[in-house]
Amino acid sequence: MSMQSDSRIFVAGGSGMVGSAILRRLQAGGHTHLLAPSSSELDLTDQSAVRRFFHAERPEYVFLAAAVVGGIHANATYPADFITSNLEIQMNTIQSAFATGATKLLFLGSSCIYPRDAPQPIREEYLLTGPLEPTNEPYAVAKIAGIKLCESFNRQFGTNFVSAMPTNLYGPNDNYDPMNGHVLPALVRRFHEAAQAKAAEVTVWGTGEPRREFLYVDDLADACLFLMNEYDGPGIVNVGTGEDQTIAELAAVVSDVVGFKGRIRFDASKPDGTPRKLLDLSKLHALGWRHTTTLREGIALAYGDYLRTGGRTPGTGVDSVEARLQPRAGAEVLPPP
Ligand code: GFB
Repeated sequence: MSMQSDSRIFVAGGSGMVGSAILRRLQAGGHTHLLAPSSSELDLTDQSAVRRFFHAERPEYVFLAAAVVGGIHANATYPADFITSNLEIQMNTIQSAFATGATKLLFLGSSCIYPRDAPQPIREEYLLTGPLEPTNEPYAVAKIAGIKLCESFNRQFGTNFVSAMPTNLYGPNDNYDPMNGHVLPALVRRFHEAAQAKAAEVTVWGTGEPRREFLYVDDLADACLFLMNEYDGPGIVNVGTGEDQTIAELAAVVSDVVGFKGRIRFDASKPDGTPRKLLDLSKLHALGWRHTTTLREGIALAYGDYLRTGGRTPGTGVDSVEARLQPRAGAEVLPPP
């Protein structure tokens, strides 16, 4: 059954990069009953608040796009936040969607759920066939738990909770923080600032050799609506472009788009992370969906967003991650063992 124009639709994470793109796409599609409280209006890590929200609003369709996310450095620095907050958000949202009889839920995972040394391109069935990439293992374990939550509710209670696994994403409302963001927005900022300052050189982390696949977030949003309307499982579905490039090649495109004229230097003392994670898209393509935005077009659009916002995107990034490092009100702070 497809979403109707007046269906009650909850976008969890609606102020983040992915959630805001899903909202834009829903609005463009004529959907009028959209529920997207900000994190200050509804803290998804608060189980009682989430229950109250679901019982009051009774969403029929749920896009679970809320997560604590970050790049390779943030994952290494805040592992406890990445695993705890994501498990809480997923448990609370999925349980409440079940308890209030949601028609369908779409959970968004990540391509980092697959084994570090998975054969390329990565097919959905490679999940849990080998060890994970250590730099983002806590985040990946939380996302794998999200997939298993959905599958378990489906098996035990006959719910319709499906999971999509997007590749690396970028676009409007990205986190341009130079330390904690993902590589693409971090490079947009670094190359822009270097171009402005007419700097001779820009440093890119790692060897430049890892390969990554990037999907423009509005394309992901389109895929999410497609899956919500058309796909009833079984199994997870990869979402990407099916094309990847080295970090060095990515840096060259970003440099060109922002008009940087100097040299690019690689700092091999910084971690490379997983060598490659190119998704196999046979399943998604067979269902009838393909991306439309090329990497160069997408980077130009992302750069336009960066220039418009000055790289300040509320609701995402380091502020929200670091806020979670503080003990919660009323929480007991245990001494170290
Ligand atoms: O985007 P990123 O942080 O995450 O890094 P992952 C991708 C690659 O870009 C790594 C290199 O090889 C980095 O060394 N890189 C070069 C940089 N310069 C920079 C820079 O300035 N900033 C950053 N961040 N990287 C993430 C996971 O892995 O993928 C998350 O940590 C999530 O959990 C996400 O799953 C999709 O692609 O390595």
